[in-house]
Amino acid sequence: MSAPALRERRDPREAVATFAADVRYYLTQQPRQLPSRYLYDALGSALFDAICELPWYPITRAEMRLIRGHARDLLGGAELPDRLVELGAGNGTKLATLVSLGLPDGRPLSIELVDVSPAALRTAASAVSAVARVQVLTREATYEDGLELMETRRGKERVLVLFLGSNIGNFDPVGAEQFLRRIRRALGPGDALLLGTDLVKPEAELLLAYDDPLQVTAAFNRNLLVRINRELDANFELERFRHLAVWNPDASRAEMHLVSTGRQRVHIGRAALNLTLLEGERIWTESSYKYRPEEVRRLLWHCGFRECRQWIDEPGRFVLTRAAV
Ligand code: AVI
Repeated sequence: MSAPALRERRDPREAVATFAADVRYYLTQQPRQLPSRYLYDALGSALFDAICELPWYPITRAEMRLIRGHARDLLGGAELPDRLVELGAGNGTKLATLVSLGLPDGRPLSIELVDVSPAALRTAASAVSAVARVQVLTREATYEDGLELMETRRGKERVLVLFLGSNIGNFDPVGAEQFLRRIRRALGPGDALLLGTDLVKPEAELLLAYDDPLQVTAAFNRNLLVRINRELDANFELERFRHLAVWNPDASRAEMHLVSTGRQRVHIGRAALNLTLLEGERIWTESSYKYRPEEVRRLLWHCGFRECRQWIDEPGRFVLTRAAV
């Protein structure tokens, strides 16, 4: 039997106002862009889950293999955590596997799931509650707000923060460093971070991962416009935007864009914004930075973490790093 899942929510009106302000700000930048965190409404989260099943998207399978093979060590070996905080809960499968394989029977553990998507939180909470007698608290919040909430309720317990799935890759280098420093500040002696990072691989493999033949990734990308139409009263015409994936070797990142297939005007009511997009003009919707294992260690050291231990999957596609403070 599982302990009940507790839930904390953001004010929906505030969330829409922030979304509108971000859309207005980022769509008027040059190049035009949209923050990738808005890809994850209910349909976006479901499409992302489907991406994780695609044979061309190796991140999830590689990370799951590492979790299955090393669950106890990843949790801390003899120094198991009392409290586990996952930033970006996804569908909860990885966490459920980690806990069911790595946590000894009867060992108490409290789990906090932080995600902006209520749908993802619901799925993750039930996946985790089903495998172990743990207390699960869900927080519909950004990572930053989740960390702040975590700090305000700090006790003497040993904390393990999970940041899996190469979510760190969706930050630019400055943002990644700031964010890892922020996690480090929230942690104390005995605490640790478990970080999943996708590794640099040949360009053809990366392009297939971000522009798959079934066009699930294209749907995931274009769904952002569906969401803006619905939530912000906009009139994007979906068929007039095509998905584009690019590998940028200088910046070591895969990029997703939406390309306007002709000159067009768009109205976004709640953002009080009228746009004219030219033929071929791009809206940059996501960056996915790829690392080398030693770069991850260097970055974590630079951000104040010590005692890094790494697990790399066999073909060298993905690395899990456990960094203690
Ligand atoms: C969530 N994140 C790490 C994924 C990535 O690979 O950057 C999101 C994604 N974008 C396209 N496919 C998957």
